[in-house]
Amino acid sequence: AGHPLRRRADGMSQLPSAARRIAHHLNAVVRGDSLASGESDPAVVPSPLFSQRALVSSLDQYREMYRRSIEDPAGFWSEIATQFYWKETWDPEVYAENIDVRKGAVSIEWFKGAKTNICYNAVDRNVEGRDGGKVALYWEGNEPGLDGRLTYSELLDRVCQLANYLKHVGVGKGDAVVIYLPMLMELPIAMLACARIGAVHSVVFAGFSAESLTQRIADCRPKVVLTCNAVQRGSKTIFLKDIVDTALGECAKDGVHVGLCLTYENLSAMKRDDTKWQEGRDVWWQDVVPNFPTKCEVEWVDAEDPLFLLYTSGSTGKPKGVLHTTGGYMVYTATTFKYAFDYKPTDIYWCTADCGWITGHSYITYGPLLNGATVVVYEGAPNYPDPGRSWDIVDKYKVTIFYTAPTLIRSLMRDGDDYVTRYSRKSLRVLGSVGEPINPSAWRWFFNVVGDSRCPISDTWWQTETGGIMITPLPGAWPQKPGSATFPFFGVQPVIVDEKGNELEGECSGYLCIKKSWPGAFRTLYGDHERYETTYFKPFAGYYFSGDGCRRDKDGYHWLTGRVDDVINVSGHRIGTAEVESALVSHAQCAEAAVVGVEHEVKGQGIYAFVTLVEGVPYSEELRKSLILTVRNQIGAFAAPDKIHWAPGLPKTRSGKIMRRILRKIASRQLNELGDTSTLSDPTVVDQLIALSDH
Ligand code: 6R9
Repeated sequence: AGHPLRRRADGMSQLPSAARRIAHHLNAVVRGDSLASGESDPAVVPSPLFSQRALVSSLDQYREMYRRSIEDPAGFWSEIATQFYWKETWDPEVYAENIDVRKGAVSIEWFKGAKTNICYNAVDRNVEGRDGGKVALYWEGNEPGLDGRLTYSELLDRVCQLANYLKHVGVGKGDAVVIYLPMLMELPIAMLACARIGAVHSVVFAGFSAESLTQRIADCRPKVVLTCNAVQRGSKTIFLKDIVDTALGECAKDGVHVGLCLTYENLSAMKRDDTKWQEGRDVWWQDVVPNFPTKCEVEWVDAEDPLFLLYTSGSTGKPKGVLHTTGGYMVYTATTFKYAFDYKPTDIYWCTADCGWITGHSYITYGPLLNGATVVVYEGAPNYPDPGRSWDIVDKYKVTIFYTAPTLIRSLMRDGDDYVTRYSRKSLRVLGSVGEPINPSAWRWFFNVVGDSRCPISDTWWQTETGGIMITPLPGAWPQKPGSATFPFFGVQPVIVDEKGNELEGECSGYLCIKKSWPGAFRTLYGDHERYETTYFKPFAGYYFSGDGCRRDKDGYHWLTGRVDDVINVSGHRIGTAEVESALVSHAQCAEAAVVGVEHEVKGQGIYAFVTLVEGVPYSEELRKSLILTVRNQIGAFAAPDKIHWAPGLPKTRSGKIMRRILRKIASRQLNELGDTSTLSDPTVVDQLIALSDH
């Protein structure tokens, strides 16, 4: 009650159109209420011993550092940046000038004019200046017992061999390389090899379908695609090379020809003889890469040269190519990693994400390696062969920092404490959560059962676009409230605005925006700078708009309440409703579709699809399955609708806009909260939908 985000949509007509569009989705804040309950929980105070040893030991120490980061961002960040190697340095007077998003065109630049290389800083620097014999990567295969490791020196050799091969086949600075690999060590190796030669990697999560891969290849037109023949995930084998074959075939039809598909033979899943092969285009990784020298000159790039592209979902059908550049991203991911997890050189760090998402980019590959950390890379599913696997891995490698997603926590919580408590877990020191709001009960289970009430939890809020962590506790520095991401990271100025874009003060709730810029911010959407400005900087003039709702409590703690746009967050994966709708309507028997998110016990949100069939086509179980299959094929299994709701018609305004607000209420069975339906062109549609609810 009294929740500002629940205000009725009155007075919206004065809003700029982008803000109005967003304001229509106020009701998307599905999980806000359950999160709010966390406030009544007593705050969890860090142990004095932990705080004493922490990089930031108190709220006062944080406040002092934070103040400096806001008052003098150039000074604050350049001091940190000097810990890295720069071939040429930036001009301190000009480098951070272009970070005001308040006026005119948005053009963000950090360390402009400086030259560096992120691969050099993440790998070579650790071999030269530190201990090349330190383990960089532990690799744990899907099957227990299958594992491997690479020291920093060995990692450097592998990266150089691949970099030399890529150069040999003509990949140079600024060229795109698509990487479609599962969690083998070759995935971070491939990212680093691209970075070393100034090529721009675009990693596509290996759970994406051939169509999604096609779309991404066609958009960035790589010279090479890197993949493997197959991978074992849980008890399933996924034939990645077949998916790449289909995608490259589709691209060729559109005139996009990729001349080379470098394929890693993943022997644990499939032998090369069983792999379909296109002579002239396909090359086995193991046949060529190991023959190249283990030394490879670094390509020094400008701080603002692109490092990678990563496609993410927005509120329209077309995925957005988020572009990150080199210098600012490097400094930002390294610094956030260090402080958000209170990193110490003796730590063993494991993040359960996949390098196909931003979390894997920033906090498996770049952030940890830039700190010289030892990183566990896990190929399989965290609950295979049983729900104890994660803790088995923690004990095996003596993991000290464990970073995961609320969906995994909730699912393991359901499997019972026994699977956890039968393992020691005494190495654990810091826990982390990312991807969606963590509900207080999952938070408490993670804290009490997994962490034995000993390990602070870093609930890190950030996005593909932000490059790195934006709002997070610093372990040991202040009391935690279960479900709150707490306070902003250094240099980050979150503001909560109302529908009109007014900054709200004190205890408040509204839209989360960021004032000014930070080094890890994305610089553009690939090939569409206008969409970049319109989507992120126009809705609330003068700010970066995150797309999330947020509440600030009386103590200044931030509580993220979920997306307020047409993006659904399923198990921490961002999925645009428009993407699922367009997949559904591509089915010959589907006339129209509207997709909304509903609360889901394990996944956070589930996908609920209202489907209108072509005139005369009857509903059937078979058709339901075939619609779901269409989505799996077009996007990926993770985007498959949880529910198909047959809809004779959809609730629309007289101008033909689908009223999702009403659909959300029907989907979540909040039938007494349908609100005003009088503006519908045909209000009886709503009764028909309710009548069909249980079909
Ligand atoms: C890193 C990542 C971004 C969206 C973001 C928000 C949600 C992520 C969160 C969180 C509440 C957290 N989100 N972390 N919400 N608390 N700790 O997940 O990037 O895939 O781009 O998703 O995820 O809704 O807007 P990305």
